[in-house]
Amino acid sequence: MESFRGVDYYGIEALLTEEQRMVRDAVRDWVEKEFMPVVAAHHREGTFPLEVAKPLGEMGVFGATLKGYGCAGLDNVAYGLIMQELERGDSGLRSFASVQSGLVMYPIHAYGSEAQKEKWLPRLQSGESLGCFGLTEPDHGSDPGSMATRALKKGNEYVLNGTKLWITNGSVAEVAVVWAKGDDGEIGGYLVERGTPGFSTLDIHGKFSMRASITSELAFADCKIPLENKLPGVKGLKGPLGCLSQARYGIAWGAIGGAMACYDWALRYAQQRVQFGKPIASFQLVQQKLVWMITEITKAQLLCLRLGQLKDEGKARAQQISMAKMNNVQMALDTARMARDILGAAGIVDEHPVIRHMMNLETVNTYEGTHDIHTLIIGRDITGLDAFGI
Ligand code: TGC
Ligand code: FAD
Repeated sequence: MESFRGVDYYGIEALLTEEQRMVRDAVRDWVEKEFMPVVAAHHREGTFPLEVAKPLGEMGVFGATLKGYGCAGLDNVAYGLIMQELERGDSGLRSFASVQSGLVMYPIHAYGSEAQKEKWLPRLQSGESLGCFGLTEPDHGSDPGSMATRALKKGNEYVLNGTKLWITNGSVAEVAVVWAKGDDGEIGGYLVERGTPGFSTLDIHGKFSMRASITSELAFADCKIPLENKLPGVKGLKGPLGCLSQARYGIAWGAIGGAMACYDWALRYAQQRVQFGKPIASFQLVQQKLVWMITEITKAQLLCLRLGQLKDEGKARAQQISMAKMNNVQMALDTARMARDILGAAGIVDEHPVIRHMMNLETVNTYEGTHDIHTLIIGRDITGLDAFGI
């Protein structure tokens, strides 16, 4: 089919700055020319095209909103549009960029020492080095505050013990931002470099979602790191949760990209596919699905645009970010499922991108806080009552 036409039912284009449009178009063109031709094969093989790291770095994608250290210093709407275009390609591509930006560069930039920033940020920005973020554990997912991983001080070193699971880019990262409890029982962030004795990784196979993305286990067995590898600027669960606010913001935009890809494909398919002597797009029930999709995509775009403005003003609350992540990912998943339905049997093969997006979005619904956890975060905010557990 012809190339992507974009979705802009409410003239949102007119609300964007010249810079925001230029950044979006550059990433859209790159995804179209360089990534789309290879993604289906990587999805089949269960591999990720690591060679995209350098071009993404050159385009200023990594740490795009950060200032200094070679970062682009873009506004939050421009960053969101980048995430949208990457996820229009594949959720795995957006994950690759949002982990590097929001979960690795952000904590080093926000909580790191000057030496840590100078050592890591320029090479993470350029894509020369990759990073990963280790918060989730086998027994502690939605409740990371109960984590079991420990970083105990012994002489002039920290000794790490524990396991992190489901870690994007774990086995290819040169630096892992690992969250662990210290001697005082407080959560801290620690930079663990690949090759450190006692640190090993194992990739997770058999995934039916996020196949074009690397997901790993990180194991720490008496892994010793120097004292200067602790992030000095933060203490407690608000450290990792502050990073999640960055990444969840990017996911809210990214989900729009996944939904746009599915809507656009389903619309064009429905206009061409003839049954009962007519294009299936002429049937009321098919139109109802397409109208639902474009309405929900438009609402999601407006939600993100306003959230981006609030973020630029330093006024975006974590609970507002939760609402955008929760709503937009559910919207994208429902859109993908409807698009799959409109394609009929053709919807189950990877000749069309819809089933790939649909499977990926199951992960996006779960990671960075599940849909239900975000519901409870907003519920607590509006009622003042905690429904998480005991
Ligand atoms: P709670 O009392 O709510 O918070 C503890 C402290 O943190 C502060 N805080 C935040 N700060 C910044 N941003 C946020 N989003 C924040 N949310 C909370 C809060 O103010 C408090 O600060 P202080 O100063 O009072 O100590 O803690 P809780 O234990 O009740 O939290 C529960 C809950 C459910 C909200 C939280 O733990 C949670 O969000 N759970 C979901 C876990 C999660 O999202 N994991 C994601 C792992 S990383 C990942 O999935 C990467 S995917 C990567 C890819 O794209 O490939
Ligand atoms: P659980 O916490 O066991 O939840 C299972 C179910 O119980 C969910 O439906 C949940 O909503 C529900 N539930 C839990 N608690 C409550 C409650 N109080 N009330 C109501 N319902 C509840 N983590 C990282 O740290 N770094 C990464 O880079 C990373 N990448 C990932 C990549 C992939 C492909 C995937 C799949 C996951 C990744 N994760 C990563 C982990 C992800 O953040 C967790 O999977 C997620 O936080 C949920 O944790 P869990 O899987 O242990 O589910």
